[in-house]
Amino acid sequence: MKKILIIGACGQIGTELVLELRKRFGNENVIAADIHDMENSQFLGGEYVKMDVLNQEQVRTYVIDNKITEVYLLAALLSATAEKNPDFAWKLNMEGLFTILDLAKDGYLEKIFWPSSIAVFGPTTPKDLTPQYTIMEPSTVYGISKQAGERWCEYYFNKHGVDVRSIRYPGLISHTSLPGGGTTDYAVDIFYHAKKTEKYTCFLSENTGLPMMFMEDAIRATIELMEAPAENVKIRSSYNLSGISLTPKTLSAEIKKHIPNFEISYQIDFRQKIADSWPNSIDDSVAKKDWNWQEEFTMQKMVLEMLSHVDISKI
Ligand code: AKB
Repeated sequence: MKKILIIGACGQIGTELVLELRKRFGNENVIAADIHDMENSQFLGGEYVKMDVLNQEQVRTYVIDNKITEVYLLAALLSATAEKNPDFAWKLNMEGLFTILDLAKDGYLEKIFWPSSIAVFGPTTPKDLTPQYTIMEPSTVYGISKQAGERWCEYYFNKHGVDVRSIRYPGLISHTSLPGGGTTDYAVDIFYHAKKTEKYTCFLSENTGLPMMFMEDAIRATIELMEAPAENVKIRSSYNLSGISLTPKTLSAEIKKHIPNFEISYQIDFRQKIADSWPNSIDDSVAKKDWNWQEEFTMQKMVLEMLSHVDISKI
């Protein structure tokens, strides 16, 4: 029987992942954990643990005592926040990973999910349809931590047989929980402001192309990868995943089709440099071949979903 622990459950991915995993595997088998007190009443159906991933003793004891079989380790600082606090970002993004990898190496976990990101790519990476295997010279603290993490995941798989699985998430667009501290966050913020005031000031320039994905696709990809037979998971660093490539200009044009008075303006900040170092679009043919990945959401479908679901009282 599976017993799943999601660390970083209150974040943008965690909130939706907990709910979907509970639907599939039962409330009693999916435990949400985060450093915060439980703020999310949606988690009331199952167990919630206040947990600091940097408290190695607490994490180890919890996993061992509760016979956890799988961990989804989502606690991390994202790109923009990490640039402001590089020492802490490195500590948080790396130490938590080692705690979980070591638990699996010591035989206490059967499977691990750890998220990587398009941030592993850098200014020297080919920008369009970035291949699975390519030049990777990330220029952000977050990107460096994700690239190092990928190398360690592959090392633990090769050296210790740890069943670790990972996706290089593009920017994730969702309406359940707000993102925090990323460079791709504009693609979520824009919907709240479009609905509330019909105006949005974007921190990236109009033609900045970035790969994005609607959360429903990202959650399905995560669970499909975790449920794939081990022999199909040939990449143990992290899989490229594509989705929707868009720019502030193309996204705002699509929003305007539904909110004709919507206006976007631009006030570029430090996040532009981060975005400029990342790909415009991703080639995910290896994920398609290895575990039959297929995305469902186009930009048009995603915009419709976002506009009908964002709750403007959240901002
Ligand atoms: C960020 O913008 O930092 C994240 C990411 C692409 O990993 N959304």
